[in-house]
Amino acid sequence: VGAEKINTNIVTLTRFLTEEQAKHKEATGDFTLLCHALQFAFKSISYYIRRATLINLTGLAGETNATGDDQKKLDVIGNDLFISAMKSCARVRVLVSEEEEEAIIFDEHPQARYAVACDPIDGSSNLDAGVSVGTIFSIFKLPEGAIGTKEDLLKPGTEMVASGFTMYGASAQLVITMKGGEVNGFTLDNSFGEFILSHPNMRIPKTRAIYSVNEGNSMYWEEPVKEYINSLKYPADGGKPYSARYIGSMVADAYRTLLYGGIFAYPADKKSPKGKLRILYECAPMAMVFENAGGLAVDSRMRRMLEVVPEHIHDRSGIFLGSEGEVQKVIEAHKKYAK
Ligand code: P6P
Repeated sequence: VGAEKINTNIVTLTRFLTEEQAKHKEATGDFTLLCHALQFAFKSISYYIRRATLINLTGLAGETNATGDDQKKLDVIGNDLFISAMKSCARVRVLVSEEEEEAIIFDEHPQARYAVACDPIDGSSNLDAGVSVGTIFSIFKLPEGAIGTKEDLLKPGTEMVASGFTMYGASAQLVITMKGGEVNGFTLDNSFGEFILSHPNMRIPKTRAIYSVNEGNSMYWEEPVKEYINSLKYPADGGKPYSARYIGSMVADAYRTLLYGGIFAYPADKKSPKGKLRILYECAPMAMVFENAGGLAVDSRMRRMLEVVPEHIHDRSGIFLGSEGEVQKVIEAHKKYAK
């Protein structure tokens, strides 16, 4: 029997980053070192999530975080792992975390040229139920001469140099994109301890009849949102209604939408007038991934998500994220209400 076809040309994240750096003659290698620290953080978080139930890490840590959510033990560990990874690589000057009320300035690294925002474990309220959670991150480069303050992150998402997320599901899936670049997906091979390129140049389907929204908020939705969602459930042309898929963990809902197509929505509503999801480490990083994969992302005022500028590091926004054709439908539905 012929030898099993072995892929001997495995592209690890490490090799991918080396090849990316080689494309930029002016590269100092700082960004590469930052990404190595990121991948170490993802591997560590993945390890603890996989062991959480076994070593009883689930359950509340008895604290609440800067933004009032009940903190799970894993939230705390994920946050600590992320902070130490970003600090130890000596390439990050400013770090914003959902778990930290204030931006962290690494005074040990005054020359570091990057600012990072992250949600170390997004969706953690689902952890005990074994639902996929994830780490979402955005990376900005400090302008020349900037000393490194939280203001360096209060920028439109168009100024990010890279963004992405890692979903801790059956395996750890990393999705990363550089400004204006492709979207590449990597799968953590636990035997190698390496992220392997498994989804090169991800492209989101132009349309797909799947909608992902928490219908439990319907009572609070503004008219255009109600009308838009109803148009999917009760198609005017008598066609087939859309399928509903909602996990309640943004990375899981986003990853499915990226792979299969469709629309993910967390609209601003009467209960959350500014929306629920955070601009810096949920909406903007996801928006860049989706745009670079051929999709679209807008806020509740139909503005391009990547052009929305947060006033504060934990600012929230409404978001519609997904296939180009699906987001266009949202924009159409809102046109009638444009003031
Ligand atoms: P709701 C998880 O808490 C989260 O921040 C996102 O991961 C997720 O998309 C959203 O909130 C779910 O919110 O109100 O539907 O439970």
